[in-house]
Amino acid sequence: MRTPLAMIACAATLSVAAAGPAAASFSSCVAGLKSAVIQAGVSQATASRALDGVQPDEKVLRLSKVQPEFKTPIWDYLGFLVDEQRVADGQQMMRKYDSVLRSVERNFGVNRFVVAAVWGVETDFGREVGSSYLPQALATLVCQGGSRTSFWRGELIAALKLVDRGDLKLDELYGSWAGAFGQTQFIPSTYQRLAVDFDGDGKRDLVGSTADALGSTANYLKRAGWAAGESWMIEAKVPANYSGPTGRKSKAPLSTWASRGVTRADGAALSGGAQAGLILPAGPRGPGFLVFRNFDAIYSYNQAESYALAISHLADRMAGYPPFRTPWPTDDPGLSRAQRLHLQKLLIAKGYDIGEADGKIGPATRDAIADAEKRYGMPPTGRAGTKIYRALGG
Ligand SMILES: [Ca+2]
Repeated sequence: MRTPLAMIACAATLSVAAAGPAAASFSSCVAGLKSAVIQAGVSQATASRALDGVQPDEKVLRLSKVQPEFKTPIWDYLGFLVDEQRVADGQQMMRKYDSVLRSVERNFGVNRFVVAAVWGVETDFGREVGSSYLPQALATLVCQGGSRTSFWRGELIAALKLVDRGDLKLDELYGSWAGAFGQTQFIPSTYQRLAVDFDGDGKRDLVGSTADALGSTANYLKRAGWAAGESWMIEAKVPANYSGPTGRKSKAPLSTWASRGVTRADGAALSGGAQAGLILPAGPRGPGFLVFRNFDAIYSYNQAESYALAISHLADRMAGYPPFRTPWPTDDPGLSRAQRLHLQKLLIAKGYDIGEADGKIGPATRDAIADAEKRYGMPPTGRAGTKIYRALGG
């Protein structure tokens, strides 16, 4: 299982608790950790190279303590994960890796658009794989203590065993602060369990080999219960005032959903015995989705329905299907990555000191947005939405 990175990344406002281990106690913790990983079967040489002289990673300490203060609206979350640019990039990458993706689909029975969508959401098709050095990040997480110490220790052991096994070199172990790495962001224990050598060079290299990364993602989804040839999600329309069953797990045949008044998004009738659950991420006034067991397989990759919805929709968009028919129930929709970047440039042009525009909405950008909202007579939310973007001239 992966840690819910997407959930953390989608937190719009973060609070940080200070503190870090004292240097002496950190180095004695690392010494004990080194003995533990060797005892667990990691070679002395790999353990030494990974852990001797390692210092606490301040960024990891900071990020491991952030708590989301409020839930990001689903339309913001999907706005930047499934924007036109990612759809176009994805279509281009799918052409480039067409034979690999078709071969992955044949071997594992998992739809190639979904495999490519995981790649696109996790690392923007291999472009953003993370910059934390895993031995340092994981040692930091172990030695800061807390309830997940043994989990992080297990991930460190798994990572170092990948090096011993010859799959990867130590200096290839860069990823997220929480240990997910490679082109489709597996944590080391998942990598050890489910990664495959799809390009046949003898190494399971999810960092340097796109074929291995895509094959491993398909293997993951297959093991999570993917059913070949079946759908994952269809947009649906529920009657106004619908109060019937909802939830991914409350599955019923499509014919039953039809009897409950649910139709396809375009109003066409549902039929057949395929089992689906109905999710309404923004309530009955927003778009509804009938989700099948393949959606559950995608869900298991990151344990979040919003994540599974993003993957499912990106897959559909790359396959040429249109955006959702029913709009989100908001008068202030979310922004694409290009619009977020433009919003930051507009704030900078107005004199706000938010550093360099990078499209990432951090605390400085949020403060500037809140201030700008006040100036335009809007409630100060700090949220990067369409209203403030338009007000600033976007
Ligand atoms: Ca390989």
